[in-house]
Amino acid sequence: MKKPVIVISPESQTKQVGTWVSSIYCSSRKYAKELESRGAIAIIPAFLSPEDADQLMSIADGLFMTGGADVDPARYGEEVQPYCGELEKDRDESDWNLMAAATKHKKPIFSVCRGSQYTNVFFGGTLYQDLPTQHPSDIKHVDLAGAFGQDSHIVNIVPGTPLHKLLGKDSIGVNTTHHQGYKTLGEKLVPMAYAPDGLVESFYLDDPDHWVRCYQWHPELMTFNENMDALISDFVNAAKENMNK
Ligand SMILES: [Mn+2]
Repeated sequence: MKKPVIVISPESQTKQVGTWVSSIYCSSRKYAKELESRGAIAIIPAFLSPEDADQLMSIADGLFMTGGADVDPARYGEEVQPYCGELEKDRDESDWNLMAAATKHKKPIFSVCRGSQYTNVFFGGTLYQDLPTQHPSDIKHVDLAGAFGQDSHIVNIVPGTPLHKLLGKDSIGVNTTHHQGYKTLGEKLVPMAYAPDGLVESFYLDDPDHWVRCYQWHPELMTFNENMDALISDFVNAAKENMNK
């Protein structure tokens, strides 16, 4: 049986071997591993032009938007503030091309952390450039120590949303590694979960013809947890269903 092909949004990094420094396209193995173990073929492309992203996404079955650097605030009409983090503008361009192509071809999109922030911006939303500065609360949204294995804070799930239907739970524990957050949501994006401090932590696209699910946390880092496991499987199932359309 043929497997669904899922495109993983790439980043660029500098690799150094001795005095030899090279720039590489890459992504965490964890994303690919979690997709492969559920029966998908994961591919990490180079940064693609609009035309090439369009061709790739026309034959792929899903797009995984990954974590990473902050989105350039110019993408949502703001100046860069001193408390904004590191930017990766050529990646912003690459992400835009993949998102535009996946949206045009109605391919399932699953987004985590920066990828979810980018998805929000793509649909016209805005971001807090730094939560401690612009949305102070008792919740520590950057907990790198807990990223791989503990519930750092809970989120309350909105009844009637796809997330609530999938898990059948009113609240779950999540990890949290983000210093930015969604400020306003883009067009047709509907909240699925909130942190106790009121911050939106998950949303979906309200379009019956286009499956888009976004999570501020990193489900792929704690798939031993049944809730996180279900989120990734949900995506691979959507990609499999897309193959039969
Ligand atoms: Mn959080």
